[in-house]
Amino acid sequence: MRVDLNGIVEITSDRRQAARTPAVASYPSQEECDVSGAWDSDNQAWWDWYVGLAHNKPPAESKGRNRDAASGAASPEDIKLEPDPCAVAPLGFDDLKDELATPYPLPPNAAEQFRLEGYVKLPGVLSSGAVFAMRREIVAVLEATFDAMLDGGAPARRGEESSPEAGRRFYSAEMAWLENPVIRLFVLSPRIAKICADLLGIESVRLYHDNLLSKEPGCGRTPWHYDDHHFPLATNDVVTAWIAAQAIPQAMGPLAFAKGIETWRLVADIPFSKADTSYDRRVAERFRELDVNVDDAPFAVGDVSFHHNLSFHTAGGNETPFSRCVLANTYYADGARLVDAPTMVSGDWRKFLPGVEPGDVAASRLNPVCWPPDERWSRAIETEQSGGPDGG
Ligand SMILES: O=C(O)CCC(=O)C(=O)O
Ligand SMILES: [Fe+2]
Repeated sequence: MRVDLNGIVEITSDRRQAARTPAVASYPSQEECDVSGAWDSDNQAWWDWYVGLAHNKPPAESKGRNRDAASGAASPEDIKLEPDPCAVAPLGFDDLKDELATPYPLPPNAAEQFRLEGYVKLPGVLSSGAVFAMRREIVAVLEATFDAMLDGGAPARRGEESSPEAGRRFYSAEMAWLENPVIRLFVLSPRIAKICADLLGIESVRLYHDNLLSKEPGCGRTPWHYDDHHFPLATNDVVTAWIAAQAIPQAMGPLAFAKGIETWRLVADIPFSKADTSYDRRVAERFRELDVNVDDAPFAVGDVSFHHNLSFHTAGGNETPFSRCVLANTYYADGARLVDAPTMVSGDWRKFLPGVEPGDVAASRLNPVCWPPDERWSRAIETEQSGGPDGG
């Protein structure tokens, strides 16, 4: 996709001046801004670090019980999931593979909105039976990976002392498609991957990675960022399909997008700090000053958002008693290369691109072409019992 420079927001010099006046006290030091080293831990440690860079208001100021008691509205903790994942029959394997292979009729203005705004949210991409089949697998994988219980089942990892932080994590598991045949259908899905290729306006996309995410009850905000900062891919033809695994009301922290493919330019001068919340605070402040329009609408079951790697996004904290489960699959243009110098902000990227070195074409055996579907899809739908990506 070509980035269109025409849509850029004009800012007057007065407004720019006002926006630059820092309410955030001090600028990070050179050392705090240095992200040139490799990330030397796993990707869950990366997420634990990353959500720690989000600025969260003290509980009294946040949208918690106090506000709701005052307004008479239901407290977030009393929110029920509608529909209840347990009340909807999950689709079986054969129905899933049919649904996930069938092209989705892209609304006429979707590609245009994606090109101008940097994201688009599409309704009814999945049936509720498919969404809840996916959620069941996400919960099972994350519970097994972290020896935890989701949806407030147990506050701490089993065997650990309960602490005030317990249950407030942002769990993440990538590459589950290699092990889990149902997740594999959702990750290699021609339906999802074709939407991504069509939105980017390209012929063919590869998988960068899948990501099973659960923002646990009590977990705070996701810091403002764009994914170009994260993925070590030397292209802007990159899109993430963020698939809600249940309805995501406001209080659960839906993914929220700053409108405008060029909006990243408004914050390009803000120094990223790896050590504190100053980057998130400054970006939020700048967007407020410049009246940047933010879409933080809730997600209904079946909604999938697609965001470009230049789209600035964030998410609120999860104030509900349920886990905010999501499958986030990232795809990029076939033929793209790795950047020459990946940084620690790319986490343990070698896990997603084994054998690929900086500057190489990013096309390892773990980066299947998902649109048009190749033999991996044929193998994925053969049997529910099938093994890893190489068949078996
Ligand atoms: O789920 C979230 O809160 C953040 C996810 C995200 O940033 C992404 O998928 O690009
Ligand atoms: Fe992101």
